[in-house]
Amino acid sequence: MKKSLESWTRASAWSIYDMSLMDLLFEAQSVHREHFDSNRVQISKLLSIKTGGCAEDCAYCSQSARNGSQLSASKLMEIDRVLTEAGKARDRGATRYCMGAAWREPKDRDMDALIAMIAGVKALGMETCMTLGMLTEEQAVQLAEAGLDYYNHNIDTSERYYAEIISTRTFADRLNTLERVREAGIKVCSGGILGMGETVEDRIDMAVTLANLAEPPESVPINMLMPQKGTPLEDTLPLDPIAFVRMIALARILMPRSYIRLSAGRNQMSDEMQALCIFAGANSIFVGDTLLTADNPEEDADRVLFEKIGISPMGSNGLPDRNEAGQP
Ligand code: SAM
Ligand code: DTB
Ligand code: SF4
Repeated sequence: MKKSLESWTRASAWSIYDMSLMDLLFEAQSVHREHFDSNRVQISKLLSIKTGGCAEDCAYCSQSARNGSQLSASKLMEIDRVLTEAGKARDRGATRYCMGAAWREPKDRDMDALIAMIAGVKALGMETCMTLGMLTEEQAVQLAEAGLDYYNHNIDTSERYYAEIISTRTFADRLNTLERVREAGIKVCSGGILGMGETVEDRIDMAVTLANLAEPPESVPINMLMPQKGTPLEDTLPLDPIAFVRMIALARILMPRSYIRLSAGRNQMSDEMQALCIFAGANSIFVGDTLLTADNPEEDADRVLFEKIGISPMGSNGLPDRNEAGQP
């Protein structure tokens, strides 16, 4: 079952996904404990630094200009305002600040402001993450030189299902940007969305693609679709919670050293489901009542949940805390 030097295949991943839930959870939690303190969760905070009016046609997204959502488009946020928001997030315990822009790709004229945001957030003592769409090699290097820690760029689904969801770019475009980010020396954050009408095979293929990258992403956000009004996926039925938990466990087993982030959709999840996801190996969340445009649990609700299940936030700088056995 453990990964040797060869790559994961759909069949080997499927045999894990398909175990009895108890065996799958036990295996995922065992793998998790080998690499992380299983009672700690990393806390990230998101900010939309440029909202709406996006040229891409992602079927799930409220920010696409091609979808019928009522969201009004904004300009790139002022640097000072970003830093004020980042300071508030740090004071509430966030150790990573993720800045997202509704762009197909950044324009070269925006780079100076983005670089200033990275420097400012780092100066506040937090890790930085950005998600800005596709990058050229030069832009990736510029962001790396500014000190960007992570770049988020999701593959979102399987290669096969990709064209059903997005027509304005390809799966290969996504992989190319991920390679540029890696080459530039920025840590990779890449995951996807579950519950967009894809098959179980599509989900497994997505996890296999991520795990088989030359180096797996350091951070893997798993989003549950939040159906957005005016988008082609607005009437999509909710995903079976157990199928979602199984995918968290699979991601943990295929990518033992990565942070698996329980991302969008927590507002629609019960405490029990979130606890199961954490047991299955999820060890990062977004806090704060808004993601980019959509709702997220209130901080009080998260505090109560953490207390109820005995989870504490990970220490600063996102470095894996040492557990009692002294293991990172
Ligand atoms: N424009 C950039 C891009 O697409 O890479 C960055 C922002 S984009 C909103 C970041 C990710 O958020 C998407 O790749 C997708 O996985 C996730 N996302 C967007 N809308 C979502 C929704 N309604 N439900 C769940 N996840 C969503
Ligand atoms: C990711 O995988 N999830 C975050 C982050 N990366 C940028 C975004 C979730 C967005 C949810 C929909 C919204 O807020 O509009
Ligand atoms: Fe634009 Fe990103 Fe939304 Fe796609 S997911 S429409 S690229 S903001």
